[in-house]
Amino acid sequence: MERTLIIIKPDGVQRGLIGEIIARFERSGLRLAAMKFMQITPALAARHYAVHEGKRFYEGLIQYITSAPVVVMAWEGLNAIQLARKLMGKTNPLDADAGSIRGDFGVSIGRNLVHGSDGPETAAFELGLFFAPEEFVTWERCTDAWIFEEN
Ligand code: IDP
Ligand code: MG
Repeated sequence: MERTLIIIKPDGVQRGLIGEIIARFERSGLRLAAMKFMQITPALAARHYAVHEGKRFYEGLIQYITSAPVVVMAWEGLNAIQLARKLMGKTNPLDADAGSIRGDFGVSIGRNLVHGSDGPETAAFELGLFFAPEEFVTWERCTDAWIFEEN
């Protein structure tokens, strides 16, 4: 089982797509483990996007992600990280498949609606930035055995 950090970015919130985006993760079979509605401070944004510091889009990215409230979630399940990336689609909505969040709702790479961790180390780091350990809810759904095949 893996956990991944998903953020509905300011454009997703402003455009009224919170429910639509959450529905896609919920429907996928992944299980919600934590969720909060907040506005990201510049300091937190700098830590979250530290790997992009120095890139030409960095300043605009920090401005965008801190500009308005976001929904931050932890989703868990088998291969949750890769599965979430697939639900999101490629970074540039132009390259994102139809049926993905970015492919269905995005137009610009700098307004691509969602963030999702890109690997296990990134996920652990990002989850720790946004959630305290006690904020993760440990629970079982009555459907888990019908969704997660135990090998
Ligand atoms: P990802 O979100 O698919 O993991 P990254 O390459 O990690 O993509 O970039 C982080 C975020 O930075 C993107 O989701 C997007 O919001 C923004 N970004 C990336 N490249 C560009 C660009 O060329 N112009 C504007 N924003 C960009
Ligand atoms: Mg990334």
